[in-house]
Amino acid sequence: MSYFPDIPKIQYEGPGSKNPFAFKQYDPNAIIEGKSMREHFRFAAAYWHVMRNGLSDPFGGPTALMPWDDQSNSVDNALKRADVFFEFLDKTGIDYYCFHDRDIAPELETLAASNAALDKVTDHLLDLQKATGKKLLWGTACLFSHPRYAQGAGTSPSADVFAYAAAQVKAAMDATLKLGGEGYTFWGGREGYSTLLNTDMKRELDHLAAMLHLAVDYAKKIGFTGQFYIEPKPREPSTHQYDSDSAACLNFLREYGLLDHFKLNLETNHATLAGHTMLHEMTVALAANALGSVDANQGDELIGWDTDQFPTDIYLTTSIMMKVLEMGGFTTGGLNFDAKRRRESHEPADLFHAHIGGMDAFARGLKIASAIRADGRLADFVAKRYSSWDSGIGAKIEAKSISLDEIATHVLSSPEPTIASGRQELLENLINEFI
Ligand code: XUL
Ligand code: CO
Repeated sequence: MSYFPDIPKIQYEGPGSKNPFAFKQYDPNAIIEGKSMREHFRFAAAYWHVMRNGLSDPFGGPTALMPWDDQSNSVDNALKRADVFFEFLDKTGIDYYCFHDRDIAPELETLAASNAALDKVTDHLLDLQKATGKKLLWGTACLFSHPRYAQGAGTSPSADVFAYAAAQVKAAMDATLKLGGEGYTFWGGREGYSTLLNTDMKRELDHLAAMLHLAVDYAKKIGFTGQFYIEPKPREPSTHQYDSDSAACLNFLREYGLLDHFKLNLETNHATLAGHTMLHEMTVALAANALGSVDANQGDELIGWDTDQFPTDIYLTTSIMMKVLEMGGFTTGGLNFDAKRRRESHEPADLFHAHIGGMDAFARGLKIASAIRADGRLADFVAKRYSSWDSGIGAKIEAKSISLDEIATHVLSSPEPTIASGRQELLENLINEFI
């Protein structure tokens, strides 16, 4: 039984191909810097977008055609969706996936019933994984859709809601462990505030940290050795989310003794909403050795919300792959397409066009990033720009082997410092040589 009977298995045909159902750039087995493209990217599909996103927007309902979905909240419907999803993974050649508990299985009348449904669906997902070799990049709990979470989950003013969320995290972690998940993500869409008038910020932050510590302790108890991530986003749906950007997340993790247990899962459109580039967010995370995984998408400069578009901008994918290569590659993380089609792209075929485009855009980005590295001029420029720190007064300051008064004495007997051009335009031209 095929749910996408008209879609072939997507193959690499090269840049000359005019076949819309072929990769022009992404050749899974091509070796770049000693590793296959497939291993570089560790592409993942997001269950919530591929299977559950009807493409509604604030002004209109769903448009997506999902002929396999009977729209019921039944376990049978959920089991069928899993089959459809695995056919999608097979045809696109995407090796990993990510989910929220409530994407894969229905939320029912009681937590016990929801847990039982989750168990049934994860049994089936495990069978599908075993049959196909597909893997779970990370799991998470949806702690933002149900009305009980309208005022937060880990930061809810209600201890009972916090406890419910914790119980849901436990079940989602159990599911992630069962499926061999390589990570577990916390994204706190409602872990913030709508107004400070009714908010005890300090108490909410303490509670959020308590939730993360509970998860870390529980992971030890059940033998979950995957990587924990938090995913920054400044707002939407909350007015202000506490995990607003890389720097805020790192500060929070440090303050609450969590930095050894968490890395960041960075998403391009969240970076944009925070007023940063993705390159900035990745650079901040990498400097703290906390760059874990990427939710790959892009925003729209003209729309002020999280449009979650598929990444097609080659400058963007190049800059992301420059950072990933600089890091030495993903370990537990990967590139998860946390992206949805436009509301107008409502046919099942559009799911394929969207992912093919994203994978090809990243393949080009990887090739370009690797060529820029092999060329070496950019790295040489940066190294030279800071070369005054390699010897003399700079080396002494870096080694902390000189005092303030010794520095002052040195300056009194030295000529006025000169500073070389930053050459921004030259470097931008250099990047364009490769794009
Ligand atoms: C929302 C978002 C989430 C997280 C997982 O903006 O990115 O889908 O990735 O909860
Ligand atoms: Co995301």
